[in-house]
Amino acid sequence: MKPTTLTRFLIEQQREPNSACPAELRLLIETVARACKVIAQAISKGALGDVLGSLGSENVQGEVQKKLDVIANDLLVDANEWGGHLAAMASEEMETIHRIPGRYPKGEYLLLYDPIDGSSNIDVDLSVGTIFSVFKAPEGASGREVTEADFLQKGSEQVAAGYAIYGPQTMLVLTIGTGVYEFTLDREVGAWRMTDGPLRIASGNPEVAINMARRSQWSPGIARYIDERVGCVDGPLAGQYNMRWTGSMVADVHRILKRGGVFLYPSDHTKPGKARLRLLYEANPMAMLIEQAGGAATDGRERILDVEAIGLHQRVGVVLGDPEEVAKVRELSLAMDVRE
Ligand code: P6P
Repeated sequence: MKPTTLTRFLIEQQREPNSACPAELRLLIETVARACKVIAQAISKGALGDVLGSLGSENVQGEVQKKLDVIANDLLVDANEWGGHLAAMASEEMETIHRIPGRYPKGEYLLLYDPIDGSSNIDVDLSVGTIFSVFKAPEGASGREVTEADFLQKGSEQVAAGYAIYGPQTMLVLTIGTGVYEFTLDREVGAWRMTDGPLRIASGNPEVAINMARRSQWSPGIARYIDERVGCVDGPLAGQYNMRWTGSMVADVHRILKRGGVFLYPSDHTKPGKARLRLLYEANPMAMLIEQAGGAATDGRERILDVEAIGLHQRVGVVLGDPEEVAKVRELSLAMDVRE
């Protein structure tokens, strides 16, 4: 892999015939990446920067808002709304879409993001991340008022997806549909330097990521898969798997992209339609990255990227990672679960 930076990578992608990275998309990605550097700096200050703790408010999800949730959200709005590359934005932290103010030009892309994923980890110095997803706005949208319906596209229509992970290193992991590439922030010069890619998910890594405290919500198929994988019961899948659960999807997905394994946050089998993770700005972008790295991502059965979007903050069950493991979960679910 030749030494390169995010800017050089995007310019070279832009030069490709039938490029997956037109100039406006390159500008969008570089703008998001620049905002992530500012977010990384704010996080790294911790208590010294008065960015820890909660605001005493709740977001549209009914979750307690951390100071950094709002700081990061506003940083991404401020960085993106004036550049002329977006038709509108949407975020986990904003109830409705954010239209581009009339004083700025509108572009042809829609940006969705979770400004700080795993924010409950911030106050205890564990990894968190920013997740983003990019669609093209429907034809003609830039000439009219953009609506929430313009965002309700299938994940397979995404033109780019990625995340920043704020951990021991600060990294940006990105796909524009031509593979998955990892960039590490060189803080001395402020450059995103390519450090890995194209990423391919290793098969057969015996690691499973799931929150065991949610066992009462699992379907019989999910329970059986986990019980066999961790050796509670005998069966064709019996193995001595190890468990990893970070409470931050970005960190778990990053580990899977780098060394394989499987991540599960199943929907609640006892309450049809109830799930934890959000489709548009968590499951879809992660599913695009995972598939681009040779993995699979389903809601337990169906491909995440084929799920119909019916609401901005819609939730969905997620099983992603090693395609053989995702297939085994699907097989057990088809055999044992009554579909709600
Ligand atoms: P639980 C973080 O709030 C998040 O949305 C994901 O990043 C993470 O995988 C999951 O929720 C953690 O959920 O139920 O373990 O706290």
